[in-house]
Formats: sequence, C-alpha cells, structure tokens
Amino acid sequence: MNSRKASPKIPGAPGSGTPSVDEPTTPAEPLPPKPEQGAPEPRTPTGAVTGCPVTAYGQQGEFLTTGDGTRLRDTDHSLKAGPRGPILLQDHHFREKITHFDHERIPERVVHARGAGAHGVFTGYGTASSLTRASFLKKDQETPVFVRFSTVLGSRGSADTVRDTRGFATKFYTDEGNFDLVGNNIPVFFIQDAIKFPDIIHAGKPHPDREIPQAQSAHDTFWDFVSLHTEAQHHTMWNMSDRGIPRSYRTMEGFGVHTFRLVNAAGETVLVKFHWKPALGVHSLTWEEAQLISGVDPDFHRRDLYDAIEAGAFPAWELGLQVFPDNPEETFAGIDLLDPTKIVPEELAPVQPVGRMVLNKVPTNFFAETEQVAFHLGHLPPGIDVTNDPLLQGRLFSYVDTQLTRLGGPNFEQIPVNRPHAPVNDMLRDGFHQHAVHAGVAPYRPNSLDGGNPFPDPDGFLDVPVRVAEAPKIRQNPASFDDHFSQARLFWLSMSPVEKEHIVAAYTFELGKCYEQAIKQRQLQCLAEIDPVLCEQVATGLGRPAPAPRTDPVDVTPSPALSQLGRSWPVDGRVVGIVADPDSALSEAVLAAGMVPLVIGAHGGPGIQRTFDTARSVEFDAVLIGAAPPPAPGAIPARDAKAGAPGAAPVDPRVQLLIDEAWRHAKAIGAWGDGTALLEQTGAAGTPGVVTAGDGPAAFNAVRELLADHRVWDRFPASLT
Ligand code: HDE
Repeated sequence: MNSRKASPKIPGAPGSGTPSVDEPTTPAEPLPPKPEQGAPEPRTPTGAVTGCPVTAYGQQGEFLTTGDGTRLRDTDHSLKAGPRGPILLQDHHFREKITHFDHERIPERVVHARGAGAHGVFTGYGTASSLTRASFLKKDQETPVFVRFSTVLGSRGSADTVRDTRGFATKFYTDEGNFDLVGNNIPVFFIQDAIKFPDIIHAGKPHPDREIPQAQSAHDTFWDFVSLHTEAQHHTMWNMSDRGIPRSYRTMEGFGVHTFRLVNAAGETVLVKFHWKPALGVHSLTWEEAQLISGVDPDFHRRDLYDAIEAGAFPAWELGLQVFPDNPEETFAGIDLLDPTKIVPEELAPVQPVGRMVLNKVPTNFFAETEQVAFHLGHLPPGIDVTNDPLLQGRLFSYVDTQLTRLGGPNFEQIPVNRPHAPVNDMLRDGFHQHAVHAGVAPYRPNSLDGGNPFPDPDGFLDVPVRVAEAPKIRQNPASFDDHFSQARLFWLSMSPVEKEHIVAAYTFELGKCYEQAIKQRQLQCLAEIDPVLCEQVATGLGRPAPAPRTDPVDVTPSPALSQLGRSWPVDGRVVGIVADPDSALSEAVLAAGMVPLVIGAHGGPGIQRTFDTARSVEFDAVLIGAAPPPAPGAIPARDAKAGAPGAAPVDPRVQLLIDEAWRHAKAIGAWGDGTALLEQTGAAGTPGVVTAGDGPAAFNAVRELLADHRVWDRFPASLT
C-alpha cells in the first residue's frame, strides 16, 4: 500500500495562498512553495552540497528588478519620446524583457516531447547486492529520483491520452553518480537496430505535407512502415492493446527493454532486464474514454499525477529484475537477449524485487525541471553495464547528441535538475552556459601542475571485458532476429477475452483510418501470420478478405502475467463523481478512503467542485448518484443541443449522459435515494457493477469494492474466447 500523508482537501489549488479579489498593493515576501512541491536538491555544478534552501532557486524578494537585480519603478510602459511618440532604443528594460521572452522556447524533444515529471525517493531492498556492486541497491539505501513520463509521437502540447507507447525515464541521483533508467511502458521496441529509429519515427509522426494527424498512429505512413518492417509487429500489438491507453502514469508498468549486464564486487556478471511494477496494478482507459478525454481534459495524465501527489496518494513502483546467466550466446530459454523485440515471459524468469520508488513531490517549475531534464543511457554507476543490443548501442550515442541542440551546448549536465549528487572531477571545460568555476591550471592528464589530480580510481566504473566473437565487419543482424511473429502471437494468446476484443477494435479503428487499401491488406497479412482469428475479426471490420497465413502460426505457451485483468488493487487517489446535494459525511468518507470526491451540482456553490457544464464522466473512476436533478438552466436548447428533445427524460441531460457513459465504460455506479429510481429509469439498475444502498456512504463502500477490480467487465460478455 502507498504511504499516505493526511490530506483533508481536494487537490488542484493553483497557488499556495488564497488570492484577494482586489489587486494587492503592498509588497510582501514571496509566498512559500505549495506543500506538495519539490525542487532539485541544491548542488553546485560539480555536485557539492550548497547548504542553500531549495527556495534559493526561486525569486528572492518582494520588489521587481531587472535580470541584473536593479529595482524597477515601472514595467507597464515602454520609454517613449512623449506619450504618443516612438519607443526609444535606450529602453534597456524593454529590450531585456522582450528579448528574453522572444527566446523562452527551446526545441522540444524530437520524440517524447509531451511529458510530466515528479520527484521521489528510491529505497533499495539489498536483494541485488550479490548481483551488482551499485550502491543505490543496497538495503535501506535511499536515493533521490526524478521521473519523467511521456508519450512518444505527439508535440509538446498534444493530448495525454492518445494511443501510443509511454516513456518512463528515471534519474537516480546515486552517491556514485547518476543512473538513468530510460524505459518505456512496453517491454519491446519497434526496431532491432538503432539505425532504423528515424524511419519508424518519421512514419509515426504527422505526414510531412499537411502535418496531420497529431499524436496518432492511425494513419497510412505508420501502417505502411510497420507492415513492411515486420519486426515492428510485436510492439505494434502492445500498442493496439490496452497498454497503449493507460488510465494513469500511476498504473503503468515500466521496462528497461534492453538486457543490461550487472557486475558484482567480485567481478562476476549476470544479464538482467529491469521492470517497474506499479503498486496500483496495470489499468487502462477504454478507447472511447481516451478519445473523449483528449478533448475534455488533454492534460488528464499529468493532472492525475500531480493531484495524486497533492492528495497524498503517492504513486509507487517496485523495481524488479529478471536475471539470466551471462552465457556466451546471450540467450535464455532459446530467446535472444540482445533482440529488443523479444520478452522473456515472467513464468520462465520471475521478476525479483530489488527496491521501491515513491513519487512524493511535484516540480516547482515545469520548464526548469521537466523540460530541462536530460536522460542518457550512458549515465551508469559502477556495477551496471550495457550489452551489445544494437538498439541500446545506438541510444548510447543519441541521448548526448540530442541535448546539444535541445539544451544549447555540452554543459547540460550542470542544469540544476541534471546535477549529480556525487562529486564531479571531470576535465571537461568551458562551452556555452558553463556554470562551474574550475580552479587549477591543468585540466589534462598526466599533469604535475595540479599535483596529478584528478586520478583514475581502480575501483571506478568497469567496462566489463566481454569477449566479442571473431566476425567480419558487416551490416547484418544475427539470424535469431528473423522471427517477427511468434511473440506477437504469444501476447495475443495471453490476453483475456475482453482484452482480445479491445485489440481487435483497435486494429480495426487504426486500419480503418488508413486511406490505402494495399496497406490495410498488407497489415492483414501480418495479422494472419500472428493469428487467424485476430486476422479474420479485423478483416471483417474492414470489409476486406482475410488472407491465409504464409506459414503456419507457431506453437507458443501463453504468459498469463501479460494480462492486466483478474486481480484486485488498492484504490488510492481514484476519483469519484457524486451527483447529490453536498454531504460532508460522504465526501469525508471518500477522502478517508484515500480517494478524491468531486461533487457535481447544477451550478457552482459551496461544497461543489464540478457543475453539469464542467463535468464529464471520463474524469471519474466511479459515479455515485443520490439525486435525479431536473434540467437546470444550462440545459435549455439554445445553450445545450442535447437538451429539450421531445420526450426526453425529466432529468438534466448532462446527468443522463454521465450515467450512460459511466455505464458504457464499465465503471462502478452506486445509487441511493432518488438516484435509485433514476438508475431504474435509465435501464442501468440491476446490471453488473450497479449497486444501490440506503445512503451515500453505504453506496460508496459498495462502489469502492468494485473499483479494486478497476472495471466491471462482466457487464459486457466477450464474444472471443
Ligand atoms: Fe529514446 N530518445 N531512442 N527510446 N527515449 C529520446 O532523447 C532514441 C528508445 C525514451 O523524458 C531522445 O532526450 C533512439 C527505446 C524515453 O526526457 C532521443 C532510439 C526506449 C525518452 C532518443 C530510441 C526509449 C526518450 C529525445 C533507437 C525505451 C524520453 C529527447 C535506438 C527503452 C526521455 C531525448 C525524457 C527520448 C533517441 C529508442 C525511451 C532523440 C536513437 C527503445 C523514455 O535521444
């Protein structure tokens, strides 16, 4: 369970103080940070502790100054030759203000541009100590972390809930240097060799002529590429599954994807894959919800992350390892560990927990922290090394290279959020935005002028001396990389019936959005190689013939661990919409359960957080109905096209819509009082996951139990097996 802090209030207040209606006229100290806010620990660019409070990074006083600290009398008028005259070139304040503004933007990330970050702490269990000498994994060792979650394809301002892979990048500020675990929420990748990265990304990004569609894979260029470049089929299957539309960052697994090599104090090595297991389990949206949210609340995932932290429902994950012997073939159970399009099923190699991460602070400033954080796979502490996975090898080049443009030079590691917490003694010098003030005269080795410092440490990072087999220099993959379909089939066969239904619907939607029939047919051929039922179902939806497989589908053993259904999880931080008169006992009960109550009223007022105008079902994980409100003023036909239809039920149409959608999205619904009759009227009463009770708290208790299973899929029996 998550450790919670007491939090009596509903999250979302924008500032740490309560503003006055009138404009303030007397200077005051800057307001303190909000309690849930954190910031990079103050360190010098060379990793030394500064002793400054974290607020020293922010504004320091009550009077407006230039960037240079000179107090100003006026920032509302430019200096002009008379009230009606032109602006004077000498107006240095005007020029500074506008010039700085003109340069506020930096290039967004070429991929993973849309993201949200949070601070936290990682605590080692000590269970990995025999495998690696990395100090942050020692028992009870606490290490600060910064995590950035992201989508891949969309621009920085795109919606959170699009169908896409999610980035899950963690910077551990370990006492032996930073460790960046730059993973995704999907354990495999589209390509086996980094040289193909521009190809898959160009195919997934908007078409270059019209720059549409934004943040989507449902278009011709994406499916053109993945149907021709069939090693992408396994990853594509994950994207078409519910993993492509997570409910929350808090309910995502994370994967390092590649195989890494650990080395212990005795120099012994093992191969490992990194896994993050969310304390709340893996949960997803429905596709209709995801689409609605893209319009209703494009910031849904970042809001959820920050609200959860503010409410004290700290997101948590356990870090785990799949461990494999470091044999010369670099295979396990016949699976090539260097092939990033392959998983090793957990049933064959269980995930062994090695530590726990809790995110407990939201950033103080989005740009300074989330936008400027720079991850790099080469940020490795002693005890963790890379393998020859050709995707990993290419990434080792790319992540430094990209920061040179994005963050404007080679000193990006000195930006506060990137500063290590370990002493830095490099011989890297100068460059744009140099923050360090290096002393000494001999930034070279060997030297005698600085006493020979700094010295190599025989106990420092070890490049494990792995033997490379004698081979020609060649542009070619190993033959074991040629199997492109068996694991896509393994994933498909591991899904529960309702998850299979969703996969069929996703392929049908995405290919249905393609223009070219040839591309649809080519992808259907790929599906035929994966599974004839899947192919036939999608072909029916597309109105096209289902092709026969060219080779017989291989025999695979399903991996039940891949399904996200069938277990129960904590409900921390989940959101309950309440249609009833404000009732503090009910709201208290929801808050006490670690959840967020949002009371929905006809219009704003005390105790009401949403109105019929501002609420939409997709914001809530469950709905409680304690009233049957008649159409409110906002529902007159001129203001709401849904309202006033002849014969419409005598209930506000937006409440009707709320119930219809919550029901359709398999959400738990609870009712009492007039709400019970309303559910009977809508036809929802008596169906699975719809409960009635004598009062609000009792209805909530019943709904809470249902919510532990996330959704009530029994409401919609699947047609597939
Ligand atoms: Fe990335 N990737 N990537 N990637 N990636 C970037 O680095 C790249 C890959 C991942 O929140 C970029 O700083 C290449 C796999 C995440 O800041 C860039 C290849 C995985 C993030 C880059 C891959 C990832 C990135 C863009 C093929 C999962 C966001 C901005 C070999 C294991 C990090 C940046 C953040 C970001 C290159 C493939 C995860 C351009 C060349 C596989 C989570 O350097």
